[in-house]
Amino acid sequence: MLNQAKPKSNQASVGSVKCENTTLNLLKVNDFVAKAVRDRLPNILVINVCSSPGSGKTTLMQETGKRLRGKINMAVLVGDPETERDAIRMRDVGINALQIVTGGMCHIEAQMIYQALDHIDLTDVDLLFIENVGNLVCPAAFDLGEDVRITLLASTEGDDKPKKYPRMFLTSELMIVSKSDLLPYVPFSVEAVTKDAREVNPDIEVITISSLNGTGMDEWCEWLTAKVAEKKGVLNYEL
Ligand SMILES: Nc1nc2c(ncn2[C@@H]2O[C@H](COP(=O)(O)OP(=O)(O)OP(=O)(O)O)[C@@H](O)[C@H]2O)c(=O)[nH]1
Ligand SMILES: [Mg+2]
Repeated sequence: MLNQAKPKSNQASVGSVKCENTTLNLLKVNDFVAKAVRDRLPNILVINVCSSPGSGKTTLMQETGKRLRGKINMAVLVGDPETERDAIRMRDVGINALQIVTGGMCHIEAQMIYQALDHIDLTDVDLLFIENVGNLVCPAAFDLGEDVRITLLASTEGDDKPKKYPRMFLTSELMIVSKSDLLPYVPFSVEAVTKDAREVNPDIEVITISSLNGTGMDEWCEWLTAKVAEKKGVLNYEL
């Protein structure tokens, strides 16, 4: 009878070999491939962009591309469970982009990046953005071979998220509070969210941005430029 079926997550294993922690073993394999990705991109700054669905990742990268055109050469790998829509949006503003369709998976894994690198021309590219699948949980566990991980948190999502999804914020160098143009209309405190994020990760930097009205875009572009310079091993990267 249907109501006697056990929840799948509680079903006893049927095999004779038990692993202590399958997840940890899977992540070890991922880490190995992430290192291979890093080794392939010694001169390109790679940024893993994470957030919940719809926090403004693609819009921010579109606006960043427009601002940095002719100064920093940018490319994008973008992951979604389905559709090419975000890659098309990036190409619409003249940015070299390749869509990784994860086929329903809730995060990108390092081997997807490794394979995608064979299909995108990165000649003269300074900065490679990886837009992760919108999700504050699973992407946190997977190193993609990035140099820097950033997490967007939109003002419309509530300021309680860093404590609820700590691993995402613990593993990020920068938290971007996005959609700041909506702050006057929603109960969201930048001060409170910054305090919570720094209790999770004392080193996390915070920039408040609106891709719509341009607030914070100068600070963000300066931050990016400094990171590109750091990767290239030069003190001042001329803009
Ligand atoms: N008010 C406001 N809306 C924004 C801003 N940035 C993006 N949006 C809107 O938010 C919605 C989602 O933006 P996207 O850039 O597609 O978000 P995303 O994080 O890439 O979404 P997924 O890829 O689906 O996870 C769109 O309707 C955007 O127009 C912003 O700074 N302010
Ligand atoms: Mg997107």
